Amino acid sequence: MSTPVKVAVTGAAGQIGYSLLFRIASGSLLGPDTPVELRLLEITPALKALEGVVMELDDCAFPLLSAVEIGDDPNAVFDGVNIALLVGARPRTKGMERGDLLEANGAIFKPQGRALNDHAADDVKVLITGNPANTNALIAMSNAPDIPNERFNALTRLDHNRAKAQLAAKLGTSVNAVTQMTIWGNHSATQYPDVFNALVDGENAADAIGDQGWIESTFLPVVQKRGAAIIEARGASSAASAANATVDHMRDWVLGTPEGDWVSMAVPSDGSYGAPEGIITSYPCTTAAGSYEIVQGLELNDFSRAKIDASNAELVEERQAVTALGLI
Ligand code: NAX
Repeated sequence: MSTPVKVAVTGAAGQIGYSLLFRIASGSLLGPDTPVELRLLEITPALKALEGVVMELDDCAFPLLSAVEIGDDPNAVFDGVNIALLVGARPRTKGMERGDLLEANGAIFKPQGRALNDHAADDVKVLITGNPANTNALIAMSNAPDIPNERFNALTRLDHNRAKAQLAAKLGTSVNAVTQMTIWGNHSATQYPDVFNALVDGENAADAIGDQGWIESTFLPVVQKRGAAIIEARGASSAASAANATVDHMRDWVLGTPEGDWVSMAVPSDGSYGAPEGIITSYPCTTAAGSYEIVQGLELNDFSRAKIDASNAELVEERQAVTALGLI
């Protein structure tokens, strides 16, 4: 067996953590031959609950789980980590303005970015799941000047998986038949799931649907508002599917995407497709040997262009807000 990979998870005692940790420890993240050491960060009042989760991890006797460390100090927990999954965040509570939300999350992601900068392994890859994910990633990235920007991603894979599932259901086929799906923009209600560049059994997905009305009035809002529909039905926000998407994103980033397909990843914009540089926005990406590339040369019709521009404009506004707050 190789040396264990150190995987940090923040918000480890939360609902996503409760699904995520067991997936990582069982080998879903890095495969059946790679042992992992879990390094779990929580706020002090949640450490006791986290101890209970660690007892359950022990009770699984996972062959690949070499060690588990827990703590409330990011400087200690992030020491030597190769992978950081930043899940813990401050949710919006009643009466909270957007500025308050960004400020509260800045208080989390600014010190975590610094701690990663100072203590993580040289090869660290950082994925932000905690909302507002794109802008939290921007805050962490901006406070980690020694880590290359492209090592900071935000999660839009759950939206990507949701879009594939909706499309497959509409066309009465399997999710395996759906390829080249893209989520563009922000992980928010402005995100744009693009069927015009997706394929179903090799055929253009928009052509296969043949109904622009369904795309505009059903598909887009269902994918964009799926999180709210789950809260409505379950009485709690998506957790297992969010953990699954977090695993999918990081696994593909480390191990590569299949030939002929791509995935959606929110990555620092290099200006591709007219996105303002520097924001962390979702693109179609391929990965190989631990690096990603933004897929180039896709055609965007006027409908898609307007939606993508609107979502990126929202990210620019969020960036302005966190700049004004001194968070980046
Ligand atoms: P929970 O509230 O169940 O868990 C969050 C955990 O984070 C709590 O245990 C809390 O104590 C911990 N935490 C708070 N501040 C922390 C800090 N400074 N350091 C370490 N831990 C800290 O939320 P959960 O349902 O697990 O969701 C976590 C985050 O994922 C939320 O921000 C949520 O909005 C976001 N989501 C993102 C999704 C995406 O696709 N990007 C989808 C699912 C989810 O909504």
